[in-house]
Amino acid sequence: MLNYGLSGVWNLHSLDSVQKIEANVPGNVHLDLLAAGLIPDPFWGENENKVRWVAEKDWEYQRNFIVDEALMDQEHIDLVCDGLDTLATVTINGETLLSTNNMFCQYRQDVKKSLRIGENEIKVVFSSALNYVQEKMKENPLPCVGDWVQGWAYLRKAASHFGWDWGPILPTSGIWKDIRLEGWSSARIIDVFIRQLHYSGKVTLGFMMDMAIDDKKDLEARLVMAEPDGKISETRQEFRHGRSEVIPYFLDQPQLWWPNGYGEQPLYQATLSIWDGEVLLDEKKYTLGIRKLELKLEDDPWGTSFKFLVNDVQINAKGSNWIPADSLPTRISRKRLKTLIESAAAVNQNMIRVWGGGYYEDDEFYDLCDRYGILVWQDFMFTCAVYPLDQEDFLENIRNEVSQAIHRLRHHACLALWCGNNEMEVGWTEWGWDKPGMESLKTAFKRFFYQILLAWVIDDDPDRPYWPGSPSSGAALISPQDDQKGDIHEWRVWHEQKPITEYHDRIPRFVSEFGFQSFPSIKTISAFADQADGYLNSIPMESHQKNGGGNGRMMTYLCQNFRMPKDFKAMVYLTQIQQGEALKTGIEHWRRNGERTSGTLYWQLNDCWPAVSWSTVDYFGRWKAAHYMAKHFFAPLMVSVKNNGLRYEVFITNDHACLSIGFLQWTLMTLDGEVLANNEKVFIMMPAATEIQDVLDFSELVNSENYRKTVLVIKCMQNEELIQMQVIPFTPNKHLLLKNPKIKTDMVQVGRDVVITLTSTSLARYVELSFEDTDIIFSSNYFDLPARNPYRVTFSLPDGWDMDRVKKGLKIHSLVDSY
Ligand code: BMA
Repeated sequence: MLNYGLSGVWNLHSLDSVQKIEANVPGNVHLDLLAAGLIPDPFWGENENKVRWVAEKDWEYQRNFIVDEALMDQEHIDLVCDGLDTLATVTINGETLLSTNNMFCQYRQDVKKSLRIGENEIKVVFSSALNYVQEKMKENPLPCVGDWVQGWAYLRKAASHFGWDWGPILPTSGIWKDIRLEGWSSARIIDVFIRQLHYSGKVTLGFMMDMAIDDKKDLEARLVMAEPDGKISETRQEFRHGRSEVIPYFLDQPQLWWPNGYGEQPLYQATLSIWDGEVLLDEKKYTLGIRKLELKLEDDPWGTSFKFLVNDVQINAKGSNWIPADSLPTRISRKRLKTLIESAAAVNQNMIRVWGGGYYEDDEFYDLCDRYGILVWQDFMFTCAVYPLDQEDFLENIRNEVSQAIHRLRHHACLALWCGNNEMEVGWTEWGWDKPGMESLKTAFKRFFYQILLAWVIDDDPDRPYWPGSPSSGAALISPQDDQKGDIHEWRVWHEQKPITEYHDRIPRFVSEFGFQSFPSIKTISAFADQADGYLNSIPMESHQKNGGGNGRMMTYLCQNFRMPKDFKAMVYLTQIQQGEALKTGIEHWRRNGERTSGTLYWQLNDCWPAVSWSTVDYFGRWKAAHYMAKHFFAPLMVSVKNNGLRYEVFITNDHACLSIGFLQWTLMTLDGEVLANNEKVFIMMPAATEIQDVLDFSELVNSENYRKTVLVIKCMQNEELIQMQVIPFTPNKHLLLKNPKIKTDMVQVGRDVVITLTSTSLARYVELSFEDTDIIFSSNYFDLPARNPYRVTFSLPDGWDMDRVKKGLKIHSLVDSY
């Protein structure tokens, strides 16, 4: 196979202008205009509105390229476009060869007849996606959610490019993935379908090669397997069947792949190739994790389970929802993806849901999830609208998209579930889409997600579970928010402004969305607002809050638990603490009820621009307080407390697949550390279980005199090591009589790590460690520091730093500094 890259530098101009600029491919028009200095940074202030014209125009990409004899000698020369965003017409030497309307698809076309030896010209013209959907909506409006640009359902393009309640309106256009010419003769590999058969501890892998073959020469297929321990073996097989060949591979002692927290992620590397004698015609490489996976929907005393099992072990799915990591997607580097996936794994997450309003992610995303043990709940790209699923050409387009997405991703160990759509069933049942005149679209909806798409998944990926939508009960348009079956989205807290404790009212089978907003850090805010605009309702702050009323909502919740912040910085800090507390309240409750609730994915892990949102890691990869807190509420061994008046039930939840033994200590103490009562006990926890360890009644010890100065401190210890600590006050934070905690630090360097031991003379709540001139990920942050209880935090010394710089630069704040 000869590969002639066409990515790189192209010319770009809008169809109504002759002014040309340099374009970078892969890329998009916004990025090229930005690089040419013709538009301002769309993320700054209100610039999003100033660049709207870009999406209203049609754009032409053009370049020349050389075709040599070697390429021309090939029997086929395919133009391969890995991604065109979205309404594109491709011409080579003036001849129109391709028209596209789906950004999620790869396009391949034999263009040999249109090429000549020497110089050739290719043009790709993109017509405005924004104008297209708006026109369509004028012709025939379809119900959509939100107050941004409507009509995304008409076009196979990331819905959130038209705006969302966490993202700007930036409908991109451009050659957003690699583009090239592939010259080949005799044969090429179209795809390899890899299946795993597990039996009695052994595994057979079947590699089914699907090929395009011209002539019936004596060709040979080869498989080279590199096992995780380095063993390499090769299998050669003469072609027997022509278009498809199956090569088996036997593993007597397979090294199993596990989700994060349940075991290792050993990976096998498979290289499949086809040969004509000793001439390599084509090859493809796959990284494989060997595991069984099942979604168990089984009747039980509470309804029907919704449990993921990996290698027959029930997994408590802990994680978050994923949105596109940049509104201008082509600048997402592997490094940024790695930072995000690593951040999820670092706080004990084992599942990410790729939400249906973005796109099927790049291969690198799934490679990283394989490596870090993050299961992927993969939505198909349908969200929050009525789609024209009654139209044959639309269905045909989707058939191609679905098949491509499945074929590209189905070998990944991380891929756990194909899910039909995001929040479309609730649209029909609760948001008023079900009106006279909508009958045929409703029928089309049911037929598509309950029959057609299901059949496509069974055809292309029979080993993977399929779920019709999120949320869904599994029965078409019947109670999609059913606590007894299926998955739910819990938005009464936040969108309906119910108190955070209302999470406790429901014990669903799987919570695939719930969330709470916060501000990003001051450093991140400074990427879109001047210091003078650092106040809640400044224009840049409001234009970076896409959820109408969101800022006010955060303030309403804040009043319930915290004192009014003394300044903007304190407000940012408090919103982050509050977000963490909200997520903790929900997740602790659902994990305590792990027998019934088999998973919790909060909304949302990441951001597509620097903004106010539900994310726990911001656009620049900075961890918000909630992300640090996630390390505790997702920890495999978790202590939590449920109270009723002054009666406290102390629980331990053990997600480990083995017994866990340790000490549980509790101390009732004053803010200054005076012990009023205490006790400790040994706990022995069964695998995958939650148990009440103690019931404490403080009605004798906590009274109207001391309740503002007293807290309960609970520690879970294993082998002298503090595994978890909870500090429980007897009044909302706003009424605690906190004092200056006089935090002292002792810092030492151990290898490349810095170890800080902090102590205080009085309780410090939500202690925040930071450096102004660098971003550090600490082993723990936003933690409580009870008086006279030393607490240890570590981090790696930044390159070029010494301890002197650490000591001078470390900033420490806590709740008492916020008012
Ligand atoms: C959900 C998602 C998104 C949305 C989020 C926050 O339900 O599916 O549509 O961004 O809520 O409102």
